[in-house]
Amino acid sequence: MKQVQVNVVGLGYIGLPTALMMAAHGVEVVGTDFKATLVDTLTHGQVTFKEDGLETLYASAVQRGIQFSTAYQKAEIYVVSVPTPYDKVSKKIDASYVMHAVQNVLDVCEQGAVIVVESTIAPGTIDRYIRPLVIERGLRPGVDVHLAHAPERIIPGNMLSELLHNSRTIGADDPAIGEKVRRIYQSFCQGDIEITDIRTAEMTKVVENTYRDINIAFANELLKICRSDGLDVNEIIRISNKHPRVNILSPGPGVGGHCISVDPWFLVGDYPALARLIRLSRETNDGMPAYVLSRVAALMGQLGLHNYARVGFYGLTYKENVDDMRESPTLQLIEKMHDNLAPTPKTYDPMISFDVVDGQYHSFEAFLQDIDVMVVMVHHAHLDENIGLVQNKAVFDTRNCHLNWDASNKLFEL
Ligand code: SAJ
Repeated sequence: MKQVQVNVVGLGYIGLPTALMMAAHGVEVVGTDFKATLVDTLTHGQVTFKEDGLETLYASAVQRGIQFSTAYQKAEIYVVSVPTPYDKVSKKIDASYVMHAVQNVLDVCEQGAVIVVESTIAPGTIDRYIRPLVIERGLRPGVDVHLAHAPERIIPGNMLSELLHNSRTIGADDPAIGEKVRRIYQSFCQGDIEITDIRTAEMTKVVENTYRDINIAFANELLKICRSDGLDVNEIIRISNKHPRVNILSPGPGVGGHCISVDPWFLVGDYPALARLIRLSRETNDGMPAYVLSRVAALMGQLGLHNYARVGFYGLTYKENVDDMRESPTLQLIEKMHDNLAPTPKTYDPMISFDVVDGQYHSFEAFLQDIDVMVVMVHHAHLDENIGLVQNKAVFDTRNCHLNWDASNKLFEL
């Protein structure tokens, strides 16, 4: 098997754009994923999720010769971008996907190969779970095989621009290896590329997402305080953010996605006695779907509705303009309804074309016909484009969409 420059392992929300971006900028890339159906889709000319510009990037990468396979390749550099869930009880990282991928790399790689873990991992994961795999094979980390960590910062909904422009961090044992990895990312990345040690790189990534989670929790707590005293939290945030050093984020129905809602738990799991504000912020954000449900129930009381038959939730994804439903606040809210023995409500999401839950509509018009109350859980661009269809509804806007709703609607805010 001929050696390629880069073998990207894991072609999901991060691995695929990264592999395509490298290939489109002249790096010889083979993308590997264990899902044969996913590899098949990619080999036959289609991308596997919605993201602005992804199809154009895919075409450019294919033109430059990217290959897709279920097999691991012989490569100079391996970029491992596989899921890193956390154990919901211990709050500790489940590193099994990364370990499995690294084992498969070690089965085929040649001496001197560089294994770059791009997946977000709890601080200390490389030392605790990955380095031992290398040693157990009688290989010497830093001699036979090099390890590095290169977390990404791209935000779903703006991935490709951020892949090109965001600065990045590379953690390596040996600065020369850091430089080697930097050169690959510099094929496309126009941002600064910071080289540091592995544990620092692991911690910075988790810290960045934890910082954001705490700030969202602050906005959500501020919402409840203002709501309790008849104050307009959005006006207060708008004016406060005029201060040059204040940047309060937006309250919402909860924090979803595979990153912000997961990474802070790594710190809680590893530093339980110290990560108190971090835990409380996670609990605050995880409590928002239940808070929304309590507000919906109060609204239904106000409107004289005795069941959810005419209540619909707009948005199943975890945030606007993506088709990712991981840790979705709406799905968390539906779970809570089930816990309270309430039936699954009507839902609609323009980004989701397949069935996810009972009561899910695939036509916005049909959805609107069957509801009197619309709870806006996600501010997709679709809503702006179809706002005129929303008439004679009670609209509970949990995202402060700032839309010009038809006067026939009654508007309620989170
Ligand atoms: N959210 C709010 N209020 C806000 C901002 C977000 O309620 O003001 C909610 C969103 O609706 C969503 C969740 O938080 O449910 C997370 O969305 P997000 O846009 O904040 O972040 P992600 O998860 O899409 O991407 C984050 C980004 N991290 C940071 O901004 C520090 C991204 O840069 C990371 O690369 C990504 O996590 C990741 O993969 O780690």
